[in-house]
Amino acid sequence: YKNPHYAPGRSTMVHLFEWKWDDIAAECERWLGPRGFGGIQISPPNENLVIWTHNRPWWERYQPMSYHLSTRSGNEQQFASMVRRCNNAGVRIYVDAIINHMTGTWNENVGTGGNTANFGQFSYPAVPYGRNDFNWPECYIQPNDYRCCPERVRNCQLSGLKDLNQSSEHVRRMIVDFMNRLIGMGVAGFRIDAAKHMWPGDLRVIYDRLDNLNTAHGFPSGARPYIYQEVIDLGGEAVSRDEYTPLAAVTEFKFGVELSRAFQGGNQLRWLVNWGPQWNLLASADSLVFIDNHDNQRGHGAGGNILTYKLARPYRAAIAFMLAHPYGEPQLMSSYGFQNTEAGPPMDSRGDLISPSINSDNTCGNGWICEHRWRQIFQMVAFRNVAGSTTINDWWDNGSSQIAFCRGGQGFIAFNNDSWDLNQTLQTCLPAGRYCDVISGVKSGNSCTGKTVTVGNDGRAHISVGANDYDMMLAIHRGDESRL
Ligand code: QV4
Repeated sequence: YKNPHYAPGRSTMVHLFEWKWDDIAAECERWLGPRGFGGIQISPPNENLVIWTHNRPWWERYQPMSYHLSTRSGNEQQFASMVRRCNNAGVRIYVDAIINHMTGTWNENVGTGGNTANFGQFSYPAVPYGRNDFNWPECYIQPNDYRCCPERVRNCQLSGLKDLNQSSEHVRRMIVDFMNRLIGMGVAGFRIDAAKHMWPGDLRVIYDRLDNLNTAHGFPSGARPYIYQEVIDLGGEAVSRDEYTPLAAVTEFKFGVELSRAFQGGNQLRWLVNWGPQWNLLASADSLVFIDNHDNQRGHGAGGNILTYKLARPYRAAIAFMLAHPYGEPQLMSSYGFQNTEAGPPMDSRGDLISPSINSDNTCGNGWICEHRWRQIFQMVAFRNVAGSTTINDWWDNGSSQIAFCRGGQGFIAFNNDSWDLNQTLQTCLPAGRYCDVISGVKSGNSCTGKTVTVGNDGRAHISVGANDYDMMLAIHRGDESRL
């Protein structure tokens, strides 16, 4: 369950938060496929409660009404067509699976597919679930439970959401049927929402009943779905991330916390020389990593001072470090702009989602940020693909916050987070020649719209990253995007 089964030569997943299925399909064909992206995490595809009393917040999608594939993102046909088109473009789809709970706290009770429920009776006829499918007696997770009481974290309700009992045979069957339907349609795996709130033993039973990935969508025979479990564990938790790594991959929230700190100047970059398990991060193969996610970019979940698109310069640097470094399976966030942390995505007065528009410079409009279309970010995805399975060598630092390293003989990157210029002759590990810095520009014919780096026969080159440059890093690699 720890292999994302990306198509050959690809890496990196992007969370297209709240995108419509038709738009994702188009994005696979026009952008993600051609640019070498590996996959997409999509918003929950199953029917959720419509919450007009909060003006259709983003979080209504975390309140399941049924497993019908009917949401603001699209219907079942559109879903199937998206998965087909993306797989054809070489881009995998990963589903955010909300299997811990069902909706049940508001006066409204109509779902995005028109189904209803009787919350007082714990009745969800469109699944169907009834009273016996939930944990009893009803209880609510209290803040202190996260420190003391694993059984309360697992058996009580998260934010009052009706807590399914995954040890019930009927519940297991409904969940497995739902997930296997998606696998049949060609998805490559799942984010397991709120995994901390479910018993590892129950999850194991569910995972083991999942089908192999669909060979008709280009997966090798016998391939298991990629599973990454959402467990927030910054230390001091009654439920530990280590209880879940024997099952499948786990979200590593410390990753974004520490890199956000370092790239905002709270830690010298030289300490990143041993980035990985020595920082008390999970083993690399167990770890799904990101700077921000849809929760902590807006103060939900856990972890303060997370970098987001709003602090774009250090954010781009933290993302570049994530993509340049071999540790973990990286995930990018692709956001819509927001001030109000509860506000839903761009929508019209009926609550229907508004598609991103694409500007002539490849950025997005209509309220969408599309970080995955920022030059410094998509070019680093290509860097990562070229770097492949190489490790880090020729680490250099100035004893402060100027660092540089090679990825085998495939790529080189330097960062300057000091308040003075970086001007050094450094080993790049690349063959002699001229390279286009993929951070400050793009290759255009055999010239570069940004900085050009000339590597000598000894692999060394003069590297300059000014303290006031637009970006704090410079990256070159052996791939077509950089070699002049
Ligand atoms: C309110 C009160 C509760 C009360 C309840 C019932 O706050 O105290 O018990 O009413 O009267 C929304 C509202 C929340 C409301 C709840 C129930 O924000 O105020 O409770 O609905 O209707 C997202 C949002 C939540 C949102 C939820 C469901 O973050 O705010 O709750 O969706 O719509 C922990 C977990 C971790 C979790 C993280 C946020 O360990 O698993 O908190 N992260 C995942 C998702 C996240 C999602 C959920 C879990 C739930 O990433 O986006 O929560 O599916 O760290």
